[in-house]
Amino acid sequence: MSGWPEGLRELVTPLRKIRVIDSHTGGEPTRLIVSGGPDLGTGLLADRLERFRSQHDDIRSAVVNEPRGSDVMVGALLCEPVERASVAGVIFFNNVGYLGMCGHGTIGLVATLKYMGRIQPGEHRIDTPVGSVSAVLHENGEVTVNNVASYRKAHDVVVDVPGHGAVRGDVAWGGNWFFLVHGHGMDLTLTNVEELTSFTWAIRLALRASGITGDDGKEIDHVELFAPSQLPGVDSKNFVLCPGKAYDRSPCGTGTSAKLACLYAAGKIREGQTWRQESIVGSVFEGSIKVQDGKVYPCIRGSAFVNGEAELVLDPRDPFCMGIRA
Ligand code: PYC
Repeated sequence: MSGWPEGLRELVTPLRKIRVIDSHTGGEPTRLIVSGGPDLGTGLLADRLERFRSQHDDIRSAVVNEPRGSDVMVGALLCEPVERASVAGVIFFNNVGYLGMCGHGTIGLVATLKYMGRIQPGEHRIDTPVGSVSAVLHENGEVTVNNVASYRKAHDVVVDVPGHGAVRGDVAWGGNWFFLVHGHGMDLTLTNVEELTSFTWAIRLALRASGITGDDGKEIDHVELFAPSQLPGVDSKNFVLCPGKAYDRSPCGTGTSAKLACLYAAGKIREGQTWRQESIVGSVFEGSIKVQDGKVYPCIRGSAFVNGEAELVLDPRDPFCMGIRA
């Protein structure tokens, strides 16, 4: 009980306004909260993410879910950095929860910081919940993300997928956990997106049911399919299923990082070599790796474009003010 006469609280509670800047990276949207977001205090981004999750999750939903957003929208909260040398901190989120790191989102963040006049071409450090990354803003506006160390955790894992039988793939970390499927025989085209979504979703559920996880029992919440690309000079095309069942319109920065880690583990790529990864909508990221102390650090290059600026209005009288959630 609030003690307010019925309806009075709504009448006197002011509207909340959240300023966002939208961009897309190879077709995949990023909505950056630049002001009016939750105050998460200071400290490690991983701790601030937990505060976001436990105390302000309704804001996540309000920003990315319908009716303001959609299942494909990836949100990002611009935060004060942890490290003095960093230009920003960021927490990524989506229609169902939070992401450790996001490659397309970091490219979008850097393009947006440039748009805001906060950075110029050069190298910039950014703090994320899974560690600091650096990003180079090139003179032509493209961005290279130097991602966290990535690795193949398990090779040729077999999972029994109801309706599909045995499916084989690698488990890898690229800032998020991925299952990279081998030999699926599916047609990777936009017209086939529904079938690709139901196949990869069935794999995700089967991984969970079989207890196949990332490190520390972390759920593998991204599933990736590959096929040859028809674009000249491009090595591969992918379809990436994201945690909330939307597919990534970009080639997925963390997914391409996981792919590069698997290629390296299989002896199929060496330091400095370029890997071009096409997405299901035809956008391309350029990937390469640096190896330091036996660890693989992927570099992902792509471009993002700012395509909107808005003030979101959160009206307490609106029954869907905090977004539609399952
Ligand atoms: O680019 O890393 C990425 C990403 C993860 C989920 C959607 N995009």
